[in-house]
Amino acid sequence: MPGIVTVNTSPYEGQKPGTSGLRKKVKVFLQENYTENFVQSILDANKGAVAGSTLVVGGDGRYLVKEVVDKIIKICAGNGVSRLLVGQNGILSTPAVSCIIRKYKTLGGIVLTASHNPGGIDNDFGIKFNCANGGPAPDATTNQIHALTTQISQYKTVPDLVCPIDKCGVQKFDVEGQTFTVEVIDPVDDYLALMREIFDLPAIGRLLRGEGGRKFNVLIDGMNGVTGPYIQRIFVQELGAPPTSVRRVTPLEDFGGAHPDPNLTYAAELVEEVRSGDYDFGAAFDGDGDRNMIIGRNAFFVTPSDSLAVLAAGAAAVPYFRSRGVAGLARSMPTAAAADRVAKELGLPVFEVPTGWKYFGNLMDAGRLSICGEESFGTGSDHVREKDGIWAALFWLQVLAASGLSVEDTMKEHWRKFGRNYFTRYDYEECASAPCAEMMLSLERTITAPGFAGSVLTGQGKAYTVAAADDFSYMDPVDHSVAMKQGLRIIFTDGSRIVMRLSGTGSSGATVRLYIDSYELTDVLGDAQDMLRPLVDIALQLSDLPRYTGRAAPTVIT
Ligand code: G16
Repeated sequence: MPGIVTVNTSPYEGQKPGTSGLRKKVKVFLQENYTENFVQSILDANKGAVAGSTLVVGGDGRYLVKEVVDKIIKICAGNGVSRLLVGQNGILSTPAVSCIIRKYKTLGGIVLTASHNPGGIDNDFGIKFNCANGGPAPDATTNQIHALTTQISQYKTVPDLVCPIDKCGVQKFDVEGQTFTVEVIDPVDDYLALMREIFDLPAIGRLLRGEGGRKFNVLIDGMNGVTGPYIQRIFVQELGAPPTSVRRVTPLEDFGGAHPDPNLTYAAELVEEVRSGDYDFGAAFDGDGDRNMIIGRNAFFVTPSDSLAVLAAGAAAVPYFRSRGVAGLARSMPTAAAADRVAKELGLPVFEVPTGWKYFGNLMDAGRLSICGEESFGTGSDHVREKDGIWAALFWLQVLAASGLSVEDTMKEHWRKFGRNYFTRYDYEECASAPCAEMMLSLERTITAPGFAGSVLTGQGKAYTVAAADDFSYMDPVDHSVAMKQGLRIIFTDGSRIVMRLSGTGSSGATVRLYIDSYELTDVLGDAQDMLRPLVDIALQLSDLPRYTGRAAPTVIT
């Protein structure tokens, strides 16, 4: 009978969860008791509820997931958790964890992922706690977890407990007279059942199989992340798409060396294949399956901000929204305001929240929000409490199956009706932290100085008048909690915006994000980079970014 052992430990600095969980280099997590401290602190933050509880555990298949699942099983056993639902081989996509937490009404879940960051011994790992609503823990909880990590002196574990996770099935252990159950589950079953409830999958299947005379070829790219088994089951087995419709569907610990971030830079292989091949639709997902990128024939790119707007406008094509209606829309602050125009047309409320999926959860729980998205390739709804890549691709296909249009024509129709929010994001990755912090401080001082509002700024000969500028803060309309300092924004009198913030998901150094959003009612077919150059110029001059970062050009342009 395995026994509980209390291990003495001491705190590590810097175990502060960022935008979405604790993300660090693998080697940081490999330090003695580093992972154990953080897991124990998650359980301690739920004190009172842990004994006798059920938790979900899974991750994106990256390097270290299996080892950390094993540690979590032992620590949960040591802390009186009564049951764990663990994905087979440690595999569960982030939206699937959310789905399973909600379906089986568990206390929450522990998700092992560094999302879109590269994997492997020299790259990134991450641990995130999701609450009973299925969503990432709110700031109050993550702050509490962090506070506990600074004081931790012991953790409890059951070192002799041996629990293989390579086969589905139930394993029961007697831990000092209490039964501890580990149920290893198929990663896809519950998620697929939910997709069957939400969508008319047979209609999407007919489109993908070319029935009804319309030839429609898709290429779905798992980027060797967690979505591989989901893509195989859903697109090939369930919907009947040919096996040649999917690529990189084997989860690999290092993602095959890829940077599993579905954007034009890191998903360039997909973009090239769709551009040069006979494909009507392409989609890629990130390491843990919550992000998505959508492209059409000839690699026509849909910005995430536009994608949210198109899906919101087309929600009636989806049985889930036909039967429940749409209560409201939301986007993160830096996301272009295309969805706001759809909300206005449909008479729906629209919420602007800080960057971070956790900020949508309260609104959804209160029944005020149905569909939301972020410029960072996230789209989702209240079916779970995470963004959901595969769901977004299915949503697009449902809309296209109903309309008979191509991706490009869908987008152009949308712009003709609503006008277009041109959008671009410049990322300057892994810069030195101190100068970036200094740059943000200096920019904040500039834009909040008296007289800045009302001033005229000029880029490439085009003049813009500043209407307002601030460091964005947000009060949650449901629980009235306040999030401060969520990004510097300059809003111009024509509605154009410049936003600058530091990423909260990098694992080392600082990543600067510059976002530009500008609205045109009729000039909707221009090139985004050309249209936005004047505002980019203004942003670079005003922030003095090249000098502070030493970078002449961004790492990624979206
Ligand atoms: C996470 C959050 C998203 C956020 C994104 C980027 O996504 O869940 O809400 O938009 O990070 O955040 P940042 O700009 O701070 O890097 P993921 O896919 O990394 O879990």
